[in-house]
Amino acid sequence: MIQSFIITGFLGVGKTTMLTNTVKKYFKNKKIAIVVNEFGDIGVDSKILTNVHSEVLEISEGCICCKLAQEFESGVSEIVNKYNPDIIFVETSGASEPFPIFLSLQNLGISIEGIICVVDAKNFDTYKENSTAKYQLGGSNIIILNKVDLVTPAELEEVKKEVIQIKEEYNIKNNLTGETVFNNYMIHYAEQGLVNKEVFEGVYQIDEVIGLAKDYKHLDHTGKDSITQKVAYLKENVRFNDIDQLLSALPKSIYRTKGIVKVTDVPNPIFINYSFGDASYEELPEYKEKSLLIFIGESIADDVKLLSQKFPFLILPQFSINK
Ligand SMILES: Nc1nc2c(ncn2[C@@H]2O[C@H](COP(=O)(O)OP(=O)(O)OP(=O)(O)O)[C@@H](O)[C@H]2O)c(=O)[nH]1
Ligand SMILES: [Mg+2]
Repeated sequence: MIQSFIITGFLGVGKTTMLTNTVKKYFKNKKIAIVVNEFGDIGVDSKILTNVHSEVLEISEGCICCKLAQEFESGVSEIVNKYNPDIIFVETSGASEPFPIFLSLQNLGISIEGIICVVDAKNFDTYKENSTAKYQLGGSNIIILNKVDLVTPAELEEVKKEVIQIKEEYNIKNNLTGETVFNNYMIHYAEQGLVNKEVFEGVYQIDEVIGLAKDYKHLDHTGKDSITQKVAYLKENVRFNDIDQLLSALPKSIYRTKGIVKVTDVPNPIFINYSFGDASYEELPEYKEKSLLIFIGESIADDVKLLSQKFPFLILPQFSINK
């Protein structure tokens, strides 16, 4: 039977980092397939993941947990038929809930070994009130407190306490019995998504969830949180420093920015990865398409417009999506 892990967690917490740093390390002799769904209609994670893993399927233009169940299921079936992987890892978008994905995998006869929720230990306070973030914890059975390098031990303990509280409150319940499903969840720590191998080796006892499938109602979590994204293309003559200044000038509402840009003073295109004030960069020699940046946050339309006035090298597509 094909095994699978679902990796969930809010925007920018370190899901892709975990897939690139941990998965290859522990599953060298296994055939791995990755399915990644990103928030918004343009995905960049797959570009990073294909550097490390050979079979990567990107599902974009929506949230797999709400609208794309069918696309997800047919994509996974295709990967299974073509590649016959031993293990499938699914990275959900930061704005998705994991449970509907669990049900889809189950429909396909794939065994779910674990639903891993990655938590950003440094920025948990900033996003913990987001309802999707709460359902992500509630629908998981492995919790990874990531970015431990950015917090003190005392802060980490505080985050852990809050995570446990939310987990208990939002723990998925069996509709028939009222009992919580994931009683045996575990909490691990990680830096750069590096976890102990035992995270992938537990016996997670999630078979009982099967009973839920027919009654489960998907809650509309996207409307409430109003997370939106805006894409900007870049003019040709940008320097690395311009990008740096732009990232330093991002307003609080834009807490996540990703993109791939060519700058005049670095030979290769650069993958920009910004979340909650911290940025990282990686060269991506293979990238041949346009330079673009994706801004993600809450009600950001006006802020992005202001940003494009301040940094005229940003080109915003003329049509405008909802705020
Ligand atoms: N300091 C520090 N930075 C980290 C750690 N893990 C991830 N990051 C950084 O956090 C940012 C986001 O990481 P990603 O792995 O892209 O996050 P993600 O959860 O896949 O993001 P989305 O797919 O957009 O929701 C990147 O800049 C990473 O380099 C960590 O343990 N410590
Ligand atoms: Mg990602």
